[in-house]
Amino acid sequence: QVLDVSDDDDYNLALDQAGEALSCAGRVVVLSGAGISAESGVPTFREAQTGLWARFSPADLASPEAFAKDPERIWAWYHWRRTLIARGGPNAGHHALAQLAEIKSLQTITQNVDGLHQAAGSRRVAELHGNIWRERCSECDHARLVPMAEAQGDAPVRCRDCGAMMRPAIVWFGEMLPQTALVAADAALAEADCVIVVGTSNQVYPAAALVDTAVAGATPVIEINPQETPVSQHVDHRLAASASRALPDLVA
Ligand code: BV8
Ligand code: ZN
Repeated sequence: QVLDVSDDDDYNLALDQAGEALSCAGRVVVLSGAGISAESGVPTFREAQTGLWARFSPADLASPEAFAKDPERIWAWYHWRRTLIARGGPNAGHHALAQLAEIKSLQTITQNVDGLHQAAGSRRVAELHGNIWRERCSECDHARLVPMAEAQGDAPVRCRDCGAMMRPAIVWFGEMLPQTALVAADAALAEADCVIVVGTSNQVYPAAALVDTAVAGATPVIEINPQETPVSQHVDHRLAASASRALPDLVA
């Protein structure tokens, strides 16, 4: 459910102030989560009713143990999500950020695996939790893009090099995040003049720790989320609106 707060005085005041913070900044960091893709028809994780975890348990689907137990089921779940992502494509929020990158130095740090920031034209994107359009071998180093023909099917694929099961190149619970993405995130945050946190419930670590650190520091933080999160009371500017509304408003 998306709030439309365009007529709300609080929203307009916060938008003015956030816009000022952004216009002063040269180096901007965006930390994004599932909410930015919600309006592309990609379900979020933790929201009641519509969130993926309302219907499935994370341990049942997004863990190495679950994959070892029932790879067919996990593959089918990721195939289904790829279908939704391909159908939806980037929305006005993703496009606004790509536009912002043309006038600012912008680093996007995302927990999303959908690739929609890049599909909208954003180029500097650090993917903390991997990418659903890639797969890798569960045993050796072999990795590849998921071929479009297979992106729709359900059959798990075996590694061309060693015969072990291929798996989505995604970070599951209990797994390490890619070091390159974490290093890029830390470096960009250390230099940022303004941080935009959009569409994340700020509950999954270590990604949420990046937000906590930004909020504790002196750099202005703008949060875009129709719902409150654990950091909402502590950010400098809070835009209680959907990403497809607030990001174009902010960048305009
Ligand atoms: C690890 C990928 C080290 C699969 C996902 C500290 C304390 C407690 C626990 C831990 C801790 N540190 C680590 C842990 C354990 C765990 C963790 O954080 N657990 C939490 C839940 C308590 N973390 C890990 O296991 C991480 N690894 O720590 O490794 C290690 C390793 C070995 C041994 C020792 C240490 C790995 C975490 C990766 C998990 N992977 N899934 C997949 O995608 O299939 S998690 C999943 O959550 C997604 O990937 C997603 O990216 C991520 C974050 O969720 P959000 O993006 O925030 O989405 P959510 O649904 O929660 O919220 C959506 C928000 O959008 C809402 O706020 C909503 O209001 C808003 N919204 C809705 N509509 C809109 C909107 N906003 C704007 N516009 C809209 N229209
Ligand atoms: Zn292999």
